[in-house]
Amino acid sequence: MSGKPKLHYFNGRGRMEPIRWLLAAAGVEFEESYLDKKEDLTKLQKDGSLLFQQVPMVEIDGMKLVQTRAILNYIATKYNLYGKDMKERALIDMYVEGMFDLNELLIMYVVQPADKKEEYFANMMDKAENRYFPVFEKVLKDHGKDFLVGNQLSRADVQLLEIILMVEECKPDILAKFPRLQSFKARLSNIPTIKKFLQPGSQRKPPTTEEDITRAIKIFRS
Ligand code: IBG
Repeated sequence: MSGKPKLHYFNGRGRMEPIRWLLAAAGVEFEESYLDKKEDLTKLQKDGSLLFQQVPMVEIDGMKLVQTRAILNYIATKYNLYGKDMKERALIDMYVEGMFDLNELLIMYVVQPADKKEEYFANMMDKAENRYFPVFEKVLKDHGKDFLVGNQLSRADVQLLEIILMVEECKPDILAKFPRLQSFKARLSNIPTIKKFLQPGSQRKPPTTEEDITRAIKIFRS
């Protein structure tokens, strides 16, 4: 065994992408085992690898961890990306829960029926621009530091950069009204581990396509 964490999911972003981001930002090499068909999921379910019969699942430190948030909590704690005390952690938790809410909107956009997509998209962008991004712009403005919490890199920064880039894929000028988020993006993208992850050929997944959705439905719908 290599000792590297092993990620079990399909070959797409979905719920695994924030985990890939966090490991990459922490400078941790990882392996991936892709589910290509329903039988691949059934096999993991039958051999007892999945506590709730669901992926993402990550093999790490002799454990088979499931539940996206639990996996991220473990990695963030292990690699010191979860604040220095309870209060910093509470702030990080609040920020990342907001980001999860926005991420959920983005994830579910791709599965909206054609006649609902336009309305859904407008609501999603409205939430990004008028609910979530102003909060993070204000946090950075008020304390004037480089990172969201405690003036050191945390999981909240990593997840914010991921979400900024995803929203920009939908609306390239989304940061126009947010100067601090623009400089945050530039700064974070220049951290060596993150810079590497942003290069072509890394384990970062491309935007979700219609083919990804068709494939995911075949694997995950019972
Ligand atoms: N709360 C769990 C978590 O956060 O890890 C949810 C995990 C989950 O929904 N897993 C799905 C699964 O394994 C795959 S992600 N389903 C099989 C089953 O039998 O329940 C599916 C998904 C995608 C994109 I891809 C958007 C939303 C869900």
